[in-house]
Amino acid sequence: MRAPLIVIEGLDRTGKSTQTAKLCKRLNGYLVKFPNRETRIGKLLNQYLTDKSNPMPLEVAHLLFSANRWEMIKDIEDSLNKGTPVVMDRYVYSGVAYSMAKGLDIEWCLAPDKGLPKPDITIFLKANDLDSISQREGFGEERYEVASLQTSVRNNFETLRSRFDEWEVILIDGKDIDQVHEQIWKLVCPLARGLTTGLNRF
Ligand code: DGP
Ligand code: NA
Ligand code: NA
Repeated sequence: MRAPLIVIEGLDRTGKSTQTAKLCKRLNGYLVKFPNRETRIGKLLNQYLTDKSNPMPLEVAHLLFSANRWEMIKDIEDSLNKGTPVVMDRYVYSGVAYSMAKGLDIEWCLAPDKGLPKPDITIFLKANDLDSISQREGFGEERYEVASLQTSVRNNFETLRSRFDEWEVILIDGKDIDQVHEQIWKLVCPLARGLTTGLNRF
């Protein structure tokens, strides 16, 4: 038996951090947030995201985000193999959706992540009301937090959703934290006992 790999995706300020923390606690799992700003590559990404006056080529940023996922791969696989569920706050799909929004090609974007473990479930927290997101506290502080870009990112997530079959969508408009959590729990519960199938790969 191995533990499930659970991913929560969504636009900026949709409550991913709150929901992944809550879910992880309930599952007694291992929480992995991407980008992980503490690693060697993560420190570069943090600088890129917070210092808007200091750009880098899109392709370079994309490859660093991917490298940041590869930096964590041993920890993730060890955790799954010893039976501890992994809950992720963003993953490959954020990598693709944000870089596509900046103009990069989908196949090019997916290539460096080829070989990473595929989630057993990806839950997309979807907000139809994008205005309410951009009014949340802190929105606009970082590089990608621009309303027009978020619209494009959301469309790219829809493209990914039709291509990858482990996707589930939860509409968050008008729901409170506990309501969204219970919906997530319903989806995750059947996986919580563990899986007999091996890990799939991108
Ligand atoms: P967060 O720490 O979750 O707020 O993410 C920081 C910002 O970086 C957010 O605007 C989304 C963006 N982002 C997250 N992961 C990736 C990625 O893999 N590639 C790109 N290009 N952007 C990402
Ligand atoms: Na953000
Ligand atoms: Na977050």
